[in-house]
Amino acid sequence: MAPFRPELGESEVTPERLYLRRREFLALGAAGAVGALLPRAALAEAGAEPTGAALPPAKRAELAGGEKPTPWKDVTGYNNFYELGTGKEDPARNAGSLRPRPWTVQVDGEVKRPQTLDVDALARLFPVEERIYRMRCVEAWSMVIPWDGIPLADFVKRMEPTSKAKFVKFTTLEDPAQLPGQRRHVLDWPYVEALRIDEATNPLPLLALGLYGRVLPGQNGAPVRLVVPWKYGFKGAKSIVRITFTEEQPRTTWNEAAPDEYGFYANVNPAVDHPRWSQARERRIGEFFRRKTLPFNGYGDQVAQLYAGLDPRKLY
Ligand SMILES: Nc1nc2c(c(=O)[nH]1)N[C@H]1C(S)=C(S)[C@@H](COP(=O)(O)O)O[C@H]1N2
Ligand SMILES: [Mo]
Repeated sequence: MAPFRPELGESEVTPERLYLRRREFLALGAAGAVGALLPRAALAEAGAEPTGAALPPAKRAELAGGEKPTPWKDVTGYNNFYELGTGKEDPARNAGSLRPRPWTVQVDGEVKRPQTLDVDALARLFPVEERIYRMRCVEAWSMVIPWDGIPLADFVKRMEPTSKAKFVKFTTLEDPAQLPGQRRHVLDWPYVEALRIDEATNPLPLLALGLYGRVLPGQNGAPVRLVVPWKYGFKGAKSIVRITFTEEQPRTTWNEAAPDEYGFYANVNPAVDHPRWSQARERRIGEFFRRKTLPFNGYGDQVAQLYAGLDPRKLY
């Protein structure tokens, strides 16, 4: 297949061209060829330019107040993914062992349509959108990332949760051959995260399939991961193999590992200190001066009402 470069300007993307490009993406995915195929591969190798198969988004939305996205090199070179090592540069170095295609996601629990979906079917079922979100790690650094994915709300509705479904649980792959960090008991594997069903059907969260218009690199959670921009980064489970609808609040990995430090809700809250550091400020990767952290990471207009009546000290 000939290499191609995506033009991501919205005006250029007619439905027909989009369809053709998506087919091209799907074909690449099916062939497992998600490596660099681009003319600028040499530059890409140096880490400065996006690599990976194109994932052309149908719609784009700027949702980070016009802030400049963090460079590709940092978004894909400075990561938390303990299954690929606990150092920030380990995931990029070790991601080669992860095999993101073929890949299926099992959907089960309190849902009328339990099923096992191929990851590429997700991109056929729903239009892929690109949304630029601020992201905030509990460790007090942040990035601005153009994520490509499908709205979680659309996915949840299509699965038809039963009236008993109160939470949605996301489980990461458990396979020490692909995720060698799982050979050590750093956390209780597999990594599990969860949202309340009304959080999961808020319009903001994405099931992300890519970033910067390319399929997700392994270190960012290929082939599919959760993105919840008003919560601390640890809520965004990577390399998801299972989505389960439950009646009870699921046990989640970091909450279980250190309940005093990592709450179930994990809403970005500058007014409440983490037991070991202040959460009032953050360092945007690439900037020298720290900036003020915004309540709900700046997305309060869209989500604060979800927590009316809940003790704000429990919001993290
Ligand atoms: N499976 C899994 N998912 C994970 C993690 C992890 O260690 N394992 N780390 C979390 C944390 S703490 C953060 S800040 C984000 C980082 O996502 P990024 O590397 O794509 O920026 O992934 C989250 N998802
Ligand atoms: Mo994090």
